[in-house]
Amino acid sequence: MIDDFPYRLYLVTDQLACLERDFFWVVEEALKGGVDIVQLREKELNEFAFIRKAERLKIICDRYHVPLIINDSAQVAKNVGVAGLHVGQSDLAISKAKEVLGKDFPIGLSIEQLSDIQTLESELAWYYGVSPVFSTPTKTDTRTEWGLNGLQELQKISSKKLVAIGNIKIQNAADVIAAGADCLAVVSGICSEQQPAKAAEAFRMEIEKGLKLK
Ligand code: TZP
Ligand code: MG
Repeated sequence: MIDDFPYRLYLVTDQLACLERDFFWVVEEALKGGVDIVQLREKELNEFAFIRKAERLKIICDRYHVPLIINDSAQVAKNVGVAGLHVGQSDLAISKAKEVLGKDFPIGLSIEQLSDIQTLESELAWYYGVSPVFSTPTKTDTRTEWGLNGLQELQKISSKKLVAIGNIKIQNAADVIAAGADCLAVVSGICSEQQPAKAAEAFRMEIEKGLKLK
């Protein structure tokens, strides 16, 4: 079981954010640039197509020794044999997902408000996704943003690693790390860039700067 969370740059995929370019090319470029964990997030595909896409993506991630995480679907995670699952507050409960995947299976959880970390379910999480740190056009059905102050407050009381998500760009990356995030999760800041590898490299450099500010 992966019980620690040593990752720093988390690519969360979005087919539309890849702007008509080949999805697998975009992700592989991101891996070349230094993404160290990848989440396949699919909202439109049926289970069969989701599994097919995850299998293809896992072959690529394996070549870079980078774990692949599946968003929402415990069945897809189980079928493909990936490293982890990520669920939101209104998705399958972690305890239910563990009935499918086993009690030690790593499952990340999105946290939208402070009370979300005061539940028994949240104790079972592998890491917390701080969602959204800044509101973002990529996902509009979110609650209020945490902001840097909210992230700082959360970091004081959280017993888990914090993955910040929501409008994280190269320009604010160092500040988000300095405010308490352990890892940055990025969609458009990498997937929609003309050179995803260069964008990922730039994020890695900003993360190093942010770590020095902590
Ligand atoms: N969960 C909270 S915000 C978000 C998700 C999946 C989308 C983040 O996308 P971007 O393009 O990095 O702002
Ligand atoms: Mg979800």
